[in-house]
Amino acid sequence: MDALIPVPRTSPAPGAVHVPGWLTVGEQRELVDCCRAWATGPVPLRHTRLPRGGVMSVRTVCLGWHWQPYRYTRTAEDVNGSQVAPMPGWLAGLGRRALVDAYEDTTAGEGYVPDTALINFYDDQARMGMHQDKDERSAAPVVSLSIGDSCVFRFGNTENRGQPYTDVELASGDLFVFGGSSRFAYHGVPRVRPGTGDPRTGLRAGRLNLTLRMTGLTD
Ligand SMILES: O=C(O)CCC(=O)C(=O)O
Repeated sequence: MDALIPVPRTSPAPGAVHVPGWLTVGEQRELVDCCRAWATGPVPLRHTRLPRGGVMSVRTVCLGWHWQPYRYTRTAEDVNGSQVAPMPGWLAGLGRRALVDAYEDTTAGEGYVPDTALINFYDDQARMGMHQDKDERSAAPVVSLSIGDSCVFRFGNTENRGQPYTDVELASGDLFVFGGSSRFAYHGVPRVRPGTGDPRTGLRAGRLNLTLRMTGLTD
């Protein structure tokens, strides 16, 4: 029954907007199909290795630019040395539409040309610790799309990993945008809720998250 009650949009902080149910099931299904293809390569989905020897529990594949802690490169030297798949123009367009809708401003997408997407896959156990997205040389907003199982998305402050923060429930199809004074806010995913996804998306288990970003980098 819950799915029938529309969840209102919220803004946990200035520049940060949560738009529930932004993607249709059909759009989610198309993105799932694309993510399946991107996961196979040229650089495959992998657990990112951290400099101190740890391994991230999420598995990630990148488009446009390859992210590894804490930089972007065109080739994935930490995986297989291949150049990552290009960032499709239609996905950048989806990012512009996301900004227009999130900020309810027809001009909000102007000049927004995301040139990388980080695609994270969470199984039931995967988490993401509190961090800032700060390896970009651009303060353009981050557009985040969620598909599959719901999660707790912890959206914090720009100073540290602790309080104050807001726990936002991100469900399949939800959009979350953070820009402006929230662009460099700490955020993370302390919990995924197994079994809450909609199989019509084509994802039977787990959670997909796509973040679209402008790196501000040139070749
Ligand atoms: O999975 C999410 O919702 C957040 C992903 C994230 O924080 C990141 O990719 O930096």
